[in-house]
Amino acid sequence: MAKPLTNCPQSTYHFPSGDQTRSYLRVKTPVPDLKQFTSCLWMKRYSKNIDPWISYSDGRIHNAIMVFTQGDELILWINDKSIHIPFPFPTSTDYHVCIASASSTTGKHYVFVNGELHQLINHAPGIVKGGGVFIIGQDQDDIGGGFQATQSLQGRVSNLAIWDRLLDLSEIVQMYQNRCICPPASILSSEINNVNINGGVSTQMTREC
Ligand SMILES: [Ca+2]
Repeated sequence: MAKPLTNCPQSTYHFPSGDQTRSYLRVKTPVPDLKQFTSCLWMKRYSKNIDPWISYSDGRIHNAIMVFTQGDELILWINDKSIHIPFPFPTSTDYHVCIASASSTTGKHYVFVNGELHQLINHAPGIVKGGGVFIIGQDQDDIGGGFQATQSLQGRVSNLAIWDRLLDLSEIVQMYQNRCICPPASILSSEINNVNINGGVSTQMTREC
């Protein structure tokens, strides 16, 4: 296991209003082809409406990676195929969610909530193609746009990051227990230098590590 970082960059974004298409983050970092990946973030829902957390379009497939919550479900799309996962957690509380996806190899997906395995799913829609657009807080129905007001995030996102491998359970537990610790070599993160902030999204003060 790679030695963890102990000074992980901290970032927190508040998305105050749903029902709009203005407010989102666009990640500037290029996305490579992904045979497998793990995506982690802290999510705080303000309601149980439709909340898109991650929307990655490869230019051809607009739901190449899509993570949203709605009601008591978390819905994961990979290459236009969806999986529904029970997500019966209260709103207004921070949850640490990691999705470890081996879509193109073993076809297994592991969803972790607060450092525990929450769901294992078999699902094999293949490699996620790189070179696309990665949006936080809106759902792309076209590359870089095609947003719908009813599908906009009203909530809070912290420390979103993606690694191009399956993280170990111990690495995920460490992140949950201590926000300053994370595995090295993420390929993408929500740290402030890596994103364009649009609309009414505000950054919030976070602790220093
Ligand atoms: Ca849409």
